[in-house]
Amino acid sequence: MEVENKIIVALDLPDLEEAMQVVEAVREEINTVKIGYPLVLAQGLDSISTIKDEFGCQVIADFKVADIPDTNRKIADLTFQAGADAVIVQGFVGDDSARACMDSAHSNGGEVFLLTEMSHPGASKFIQPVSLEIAKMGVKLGIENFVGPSTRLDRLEKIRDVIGSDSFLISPGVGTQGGTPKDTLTFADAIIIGRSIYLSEDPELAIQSFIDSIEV
Ligand code: NUP
Repeated sequence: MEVENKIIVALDLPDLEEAMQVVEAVREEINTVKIGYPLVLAQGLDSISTIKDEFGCQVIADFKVADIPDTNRKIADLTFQAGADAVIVQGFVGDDSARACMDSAHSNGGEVFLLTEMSHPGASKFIQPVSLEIAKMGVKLGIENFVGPSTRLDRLEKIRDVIGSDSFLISPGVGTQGGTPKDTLTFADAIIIGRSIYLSEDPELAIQSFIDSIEV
C-alpha cells in the first residue's frame, strides 16, 4: 500500500464528529487513517465513506477479520464496498481464511494487511509463538502488507526478516502502549498512533512532536 507519511492515525472514537475533528487537525501530516470497531459500531460502516469524502484520505479498516473463509469473504466484501482501501485480517485463522479476504480485495480493488503478532502484553501467550509462521504464511500467499508490534522490537525485527524488505509493514503500539516512533521505524515502514494523538488536547501539536522525534 502507498502510505505517503510515516504516521497513520487510529480513530478509535465512538463519536464521528470528534473523529472528524481529529482528522481535520492532523490532515496536513497524514494521508491514511485507521478506523476500527469503536467508530463503526457506534456510527455505522458509512463512517468510512464520510471520512474519505470529507478529507480524501485513505482508510484502513481494522476489523481483524478472523472467521471461516465464507464469512471472511462477506465481511471483506462489505468493508471494501463501504469504501475502505484496505482491511486488517488475522493470520492465526489460517491460509484459507486469509485467502478469502485476498480474493475479496482482488475483486473490489482493495488491499489486505495481515496481522502477525499483536502489541499488547497478552499477545505473548498465544500469538507470539506462531507469529513468524503467520508471517511466513502471508509471504507464501503473496500478501504484501503486514502489521507487527512496536512494543517488542526484537519481534518486529524478526517479522521484518521473514517478510523481507519489499513488504510493507505498519506497526501499532507507539505512544500510549510504550513503543517509540524512531526505533519502530527502524523495522516498520509506518507507525500507527491512536490515543496519544486523539486524546491529546492538541492533536496537531501531538502529531508534530511525533514527527519531530522521527526527524531528529
Ligand atoms: O497488535 C495490534 N495492536 C494494536 O494496538 C494490532 C492493532 N490493530 N492495534 C490497534 O492499533 C488498536 O486496536 C488501536 O486501534 C491502535 C493502537 O492505538 P493506541 O494504542 O495508539 O491508542
